[in-house]
Amino acid sequence: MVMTLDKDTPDTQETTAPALKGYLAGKTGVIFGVAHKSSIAWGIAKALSDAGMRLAFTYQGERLEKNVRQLADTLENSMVLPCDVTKDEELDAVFHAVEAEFGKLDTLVHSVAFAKREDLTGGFSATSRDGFKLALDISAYSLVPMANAAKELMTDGGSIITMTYLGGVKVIPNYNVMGIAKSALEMNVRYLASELGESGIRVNGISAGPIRTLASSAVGGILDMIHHVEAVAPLKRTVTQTEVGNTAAFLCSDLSSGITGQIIYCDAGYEIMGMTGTK
Ligand code: NAD
Ligand code: 0WE
Repeated sequence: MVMTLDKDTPDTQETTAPALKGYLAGKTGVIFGVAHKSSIAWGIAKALSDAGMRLAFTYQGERLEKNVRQLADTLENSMVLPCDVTKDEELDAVFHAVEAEFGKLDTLVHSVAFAKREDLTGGFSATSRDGFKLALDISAYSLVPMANAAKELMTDGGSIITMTYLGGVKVIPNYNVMGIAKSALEMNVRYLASELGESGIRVNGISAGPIRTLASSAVGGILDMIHHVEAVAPLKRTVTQTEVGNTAAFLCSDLSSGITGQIIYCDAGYEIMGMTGTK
């Protein structure tokens, strides 16, 4: 699975919007959710770094440390820290290290999701209590303590971004418990935006169309879903990691200073379509 991704995912699909070069110079960010060069979080990292932002990365478990360090080493002055988002003490340690190294924080990127494989197939009503708790803890709740810790370091205001999917709003076959988690995540965005606005902190979600990553490639039928999007979406294709990165760069720049609590669709227009089975 990793092989296929490595072969088919070029290192650079296209480049960060030239207009963003240097636009975020002097700013700092922490990014949760890089696992591989195909990760959406890595697409965001490249865009923010090209725009001049200094970045800290977290990785989940030793298995991913080497990958993340190799990627982070390609960027100037980056830092790499371990973090399993289900562990409060690991989350605390990340923000302490970021405070020690960066002083203040401007951006937080949450690009983390997990559900048990058995909960991403078959009948949704068969979801176990444990599977439900795990999916919502990792994929939705984790944004709350992150935002709370980031708030203390965002002394000049800031931008918090999370990744979501249409399956949190509409029923998508097999997305199942992840849909409930994304729905909770999108509501977290609104409550957090409402509370943190007075501190000058904006909170938004990017709802991306299907992209081949480690997580999505582990899902049966992802290529068929991508082909469906290519047939139906107004742009007749799905989106790239780079396009999501550019959207994130916009959301953490002052070009989006009036936008908070929103879910922005970066999906080649798929979300607006109805009657998608008809010619
Ligand atoms: P990915 O596998 O590259 O990223 C998922 C990340 O979640 C990994 O880095 C993994 O280590 C991390 N993670 C899982 N459990 C964790 C834990 N307990 N602690 C810390 N980190 C943990 O896949 P991706 O597709 O880039 O996914 C990133 C985000 O984008 C997810 O929120 C996903 O739901 C969302 N998204 C993906 C797509 C898509 O088609 N790929 C579309 C829309 C939204
Ligand atoms: O959010 C996601 C995927 C999230 C995900 C993927 C996995 C695979 C491996 C969460 N947990 C796991 N657990 C595993 O064990 N996406 C938006 C990509 C995705 O996943 C789907 C999709 C799409 C699109 C699952 C079913 C249907 C469509």
